[in-house]
Amino acid sequence: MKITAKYSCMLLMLIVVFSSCKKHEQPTKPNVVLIYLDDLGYGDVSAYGATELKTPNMDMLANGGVRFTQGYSTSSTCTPSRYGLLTGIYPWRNKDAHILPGSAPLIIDTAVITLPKIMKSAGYHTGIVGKWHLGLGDGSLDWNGKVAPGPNEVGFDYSVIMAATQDRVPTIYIENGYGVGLEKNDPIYVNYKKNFEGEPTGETHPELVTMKPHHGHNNSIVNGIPRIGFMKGGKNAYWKDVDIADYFLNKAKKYVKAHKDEPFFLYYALQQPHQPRTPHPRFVGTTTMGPRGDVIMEADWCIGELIKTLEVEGLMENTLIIFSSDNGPVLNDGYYDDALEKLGNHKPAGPLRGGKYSLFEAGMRVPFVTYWKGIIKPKVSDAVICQIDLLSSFATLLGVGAPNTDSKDVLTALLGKSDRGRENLVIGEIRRTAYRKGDWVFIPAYPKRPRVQKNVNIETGCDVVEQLYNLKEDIGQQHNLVESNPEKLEELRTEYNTILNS
Ligand code: NG6
Ligand code: CA
Repeated sequence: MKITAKYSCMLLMLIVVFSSCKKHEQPTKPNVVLIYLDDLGYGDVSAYGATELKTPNMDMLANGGVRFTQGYSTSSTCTPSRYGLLTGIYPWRNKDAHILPGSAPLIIDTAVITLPKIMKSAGYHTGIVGKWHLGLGDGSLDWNGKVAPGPNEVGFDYSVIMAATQDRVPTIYIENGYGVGLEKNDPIYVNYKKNFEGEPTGETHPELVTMKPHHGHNNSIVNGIPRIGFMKGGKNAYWKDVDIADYFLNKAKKYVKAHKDEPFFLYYALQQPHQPRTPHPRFVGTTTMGPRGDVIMEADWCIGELIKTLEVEGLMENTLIIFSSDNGPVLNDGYYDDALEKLGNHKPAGPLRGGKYSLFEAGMRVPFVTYWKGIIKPKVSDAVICQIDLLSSFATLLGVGAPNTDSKDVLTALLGKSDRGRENLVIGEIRRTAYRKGDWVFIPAYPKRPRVQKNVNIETGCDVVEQLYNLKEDIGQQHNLVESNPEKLEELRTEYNTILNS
């Protein structure tokens, strides 16, 4: 058949209209990039109200996506939060989900469904770049051989990690289960109980130390920084602290480029602003707040660079980005680094009470953003959501089955299509928990626990009496309403106990 000029013009128009419509259809298998910071507080991001520092890249995500005002990590420290994030299981159900030493065995059962396994079951390639802190090995680990089980055994096809924290040994990168740069003739040994003979520590050789410990952190010295735990050998494999951000960023960029032609899930777990805060010289002095402010700038830059890579590869419209933090902020967490002295008017927790280690809001209410160019419309959402919910929500997004865990499907909230979050949430870890329901939060009495964690100067949220707050009216948790609201107290206490025993 002969196609007339008029007809072919119409056909062309139809194709244009159709393809431009298609552009705004929700892709069925978007890449997912989970950007997860370490100890970044609710008030540390300018889009969340910080005025003393500017975080343009975090803001781009927050202002261009859904900025959650009530997004929670599961706990106020790292290991339990990451456990909840990856398993969808409340960390207080696992007695081992507390801050782990670098030598701890893996605490995720390799048989359970995890977030990366959900993604894999939908055909994704999965990768983790950055901080792990969920234990490695099965109890008899040789750091010079295959370090497993670890991320690759719980659902990640690719991993390049630090084992625990920047302040804990071993201070080496581990890629797909092998210490990067370890040499056969200089094996590495790790011990958290006792030192290796003749090895200097922060305690025995304070003259070798360039970052002075405030509390703890006086074991093996690496790059002038005394760490938690003892280590011997493996010297050529030690990371350079000032290069960690660049190292992980480059690995994350490389991962994106390598997997751009298949759906991928990248868990990019930055180490900032956890201490020791060691900004690359490029970032030193970029804020007036000393290293803590400077590493937040460094992290913000890293996020910007990763976004640029997604842009260059043409992946932005097909990538859902999630940005959050594992727990709330802390200033002096063990080293003198001017975090407290140079804080000025900055409020790392914003309007919230408490901080890292706390059951008060600042412990677990963290920056939480979802961004998906062209699909998620910018908005602020007050939905209560928690990081454990990513597992079920992604299962729904990808149409795969999810196990019946503590994880709730809050996909419509994540995509900004509703403000329906969780009805309730038990936050915390094995030693202490609190219960959020509606606008209310109930904190049981913890008569044996201190009210203030002295060395970090943070209120723990624990008290000899029960506490009840209405967060809508009292975001700073100043008015304990147990006396005036006995019925609400009873309701929350009963439900809390039921869930805890379920
Ligand atoms: C604590 C450390 C603290 C930090 C924290 C882990 C001491 C005295 N304090 O035990 O410095 O490393 O563990 O932080 O050692 S987290 O964000 O990984 O949970
Ligand atoms: Ca942390």
